[in-house]
Amino acid sequence: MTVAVGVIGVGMIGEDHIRRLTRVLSGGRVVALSDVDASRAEAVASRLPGGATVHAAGPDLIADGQVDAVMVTSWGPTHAEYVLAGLAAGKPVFCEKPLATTQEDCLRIIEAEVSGGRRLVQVGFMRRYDGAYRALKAVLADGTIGAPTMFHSAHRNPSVPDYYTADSAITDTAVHDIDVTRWLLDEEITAATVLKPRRSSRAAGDLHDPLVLLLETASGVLVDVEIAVTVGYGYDIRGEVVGETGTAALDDGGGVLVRAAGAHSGRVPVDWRERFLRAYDVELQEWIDAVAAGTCTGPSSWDGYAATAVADAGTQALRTGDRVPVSLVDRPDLYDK
Ligand code: NAD
Ligand code: ISE
Repeated sequence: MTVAVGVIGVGMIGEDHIRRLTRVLSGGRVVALSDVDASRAEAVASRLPGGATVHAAGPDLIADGQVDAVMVTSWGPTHAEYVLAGLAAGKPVFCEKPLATTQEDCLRIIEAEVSGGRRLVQVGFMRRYDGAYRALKAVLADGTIGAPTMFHSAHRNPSVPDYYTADSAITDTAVHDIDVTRWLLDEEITAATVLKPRRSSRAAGDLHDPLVLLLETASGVLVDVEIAVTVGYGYDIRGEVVGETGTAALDDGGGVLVRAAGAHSGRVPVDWRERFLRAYDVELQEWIDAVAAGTCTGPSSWDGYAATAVADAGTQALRTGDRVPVSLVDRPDLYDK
């Protein structure tokens, strides 16, 4: 079966996912597009081999009988409406992070999915598909470093767009570290605190850059997330888990380290597309394969909800300077592992 995919939002990541569905992966085909910027959708459709139907609005695309599965890659605040419409239509949905920008909307999605009786939503937390993060998780699982006590995570972006706000550092950027913490350690996050180092002269507007987000987990692991989004030099993702008997760290992205002329050098990825290129491929191939098999795997609506709840605690901590506890509703059985 070839899965016919409809894509809502054909901006930066939408186009990149369309490229991989069209040219890199197998078993999927993009048949329909929609974007509030209709000219953008038309332009992307015209570049697709065989074209694609352009719909004026997302709900029309979801209702289109030729669309088997929906990919939501529009702006975060618009995700909930489209995910809910996809669920109402009984169609599988791949939704880029965040699942929704409020906990209330995440819970509406969970309620709709649970009442349908089966998982249909996969959230775009692509770090779970990255080779280095998967190797790190395997080391934790085999007990090589003993029980984890701390996780140091660093998330550095060269720059951010103008619409990026002070809260975006948590809701848009650190949300990946939040998800990967829950996944690596296999437990929920229970509290968040934000510390503010001296503000970089490169930070504009009300952005406080860099930040340190401190997370506490249910078992007491302490996680420090460095969020720095104006570093200029490249896209740099670090991670090290400290265990009772050893440590395990991500390597530097699998590139080549050159030693010559009295110096050593390697490549720093330019952005998330380069650093997580292969992870996005694996993520979407697993989504297409699951849709074709009539199943749903990967980060769930529950994971999307938990990440938004922790991000909410983080933004409150950023504003108040307080340590903010995270409280989650009871997890429905549908999301048992
Ligand atoms: P973008 O601004 O480049 O693209 C978003 C597109 O959505 C634009 O073309 C815009 O016109 C369209 N759009 C906005 N509102 C719409 C609506 N109501 N209906 C239909 N289309 C609409 O943004 P982007 O960087 O591609 O980000 C899109 C989403 O992907 C965001 O949620 C972002 O957080 C997420 N993202 C995830 C990653 C990752 O690493 N997983 C990386 C980048 C972006
Ligand atoms: C972007 O939306 C992403 O999701 C990237 O992975 C992240 O590094 C970046 O900070 C976000 O703006």
